[in-house]
Amino acid sequence: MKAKLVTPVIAAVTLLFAATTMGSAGNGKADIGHPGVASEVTRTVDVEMGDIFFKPKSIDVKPGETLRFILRNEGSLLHEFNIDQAAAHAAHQAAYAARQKEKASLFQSGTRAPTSAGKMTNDAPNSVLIEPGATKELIWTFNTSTGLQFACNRPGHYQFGMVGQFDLK
Ligand SMILES: [Cu+2]
Repeated sequence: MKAKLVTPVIAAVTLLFAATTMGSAGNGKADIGHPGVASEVTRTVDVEMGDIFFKPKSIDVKPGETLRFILRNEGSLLHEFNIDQAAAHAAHQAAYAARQKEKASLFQSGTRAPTSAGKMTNDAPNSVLIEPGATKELIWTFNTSTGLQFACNRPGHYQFGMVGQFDLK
């Protein structure tokens, strides 16, 4: 009896969680914090991105703090810096994979020009894509939510360890 209940409950919780974080990322009311303004920045954090890692692996954050991240891609691959919960990163990765699959089939069927195949657009406020050799900036205001990660959700990168923790102190 108990065992039968577990799976649907987990699925429901996961869906609810994904819907909450995804919805809030769009309207700026996320409980993961929100994009910050330059005048409120208390600290600048340099983040190096390589193939395939982040340096540092963890970043200390105080509740309510606004940080400026300087994101330097020293690798030869496109990387992402995305602030979110682990479950939302997983959902983001699944969305990428589905989109790539869809684009590949559109390309094969001749609907889509080759230049647009596999190209990703990303306008979520909690995510920045950084081209190889490029440096970008993200200002983020944290709240009291714990369990936040910075992650690259490019295919396979998270699984290869391209993820770090925000340690709320
Ligand atoms: Cu990456």
